[in-house]
Amino acid sequence: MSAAAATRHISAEPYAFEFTPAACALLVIDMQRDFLEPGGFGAALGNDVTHLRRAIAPNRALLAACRATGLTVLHTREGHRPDLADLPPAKKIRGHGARTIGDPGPMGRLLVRGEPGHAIIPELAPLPTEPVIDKPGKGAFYATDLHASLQHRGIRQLIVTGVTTEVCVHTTVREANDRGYDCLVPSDCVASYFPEFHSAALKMISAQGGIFGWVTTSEKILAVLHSP
Ligand code: C5J
Repeated sequence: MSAAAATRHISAEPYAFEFTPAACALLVIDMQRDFLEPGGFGAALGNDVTHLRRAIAPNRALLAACRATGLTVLHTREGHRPDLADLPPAKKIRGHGARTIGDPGPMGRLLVRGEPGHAIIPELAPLPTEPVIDKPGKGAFYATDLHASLQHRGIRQLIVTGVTTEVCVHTTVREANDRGYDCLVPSDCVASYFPEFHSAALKMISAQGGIFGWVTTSEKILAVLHSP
């Protein structure tokens, strides 16, 4: 199927998603070492990072299929300038942890651009042609050029994956929804440090007739991407 192919239906909650490949992008949120590996920002907050690793294999398969189909792919990274000029003091001190954003750790300064921990995990490394949006907040539209990048490409639909389900994925889906994008979230391609938050966050997206968007699985998306 070429990216210009017409609308297809992907089985989803609360009802089938009308998938238009030429107007749809895969947006992979914050699959960074700082969230998924020991010694990063997520671990510094006291989280068990192993919960997030289950999303890696489904993301790899989806990424490969989207690339093969010619779908637009974008990635995001949460992080701050080395001088921390874009770090609100409230975010710096939140949690009162022993190590906070900008402090040194085993993968360099926590959540700081250019440090090893800020990088996207090697399993999901972006291609040189895939935009990487650096964001200082939880939502990918706040203080970034994501909306302009999508508009320039004629994108109206987003398949949103990544971590964490209830924080950066959810905030981004809400921001996208308010800007007129239809969002489809494959449940196995998003993950949370808290399984109960993951489930609740997915229900919040598809409840009330899809108040924020649609929820499906990568298998259902792949079935459509792979079908002639
Ligand atoms: C968090 C994120 N959880 N990417 N960031 O702080 O969800």
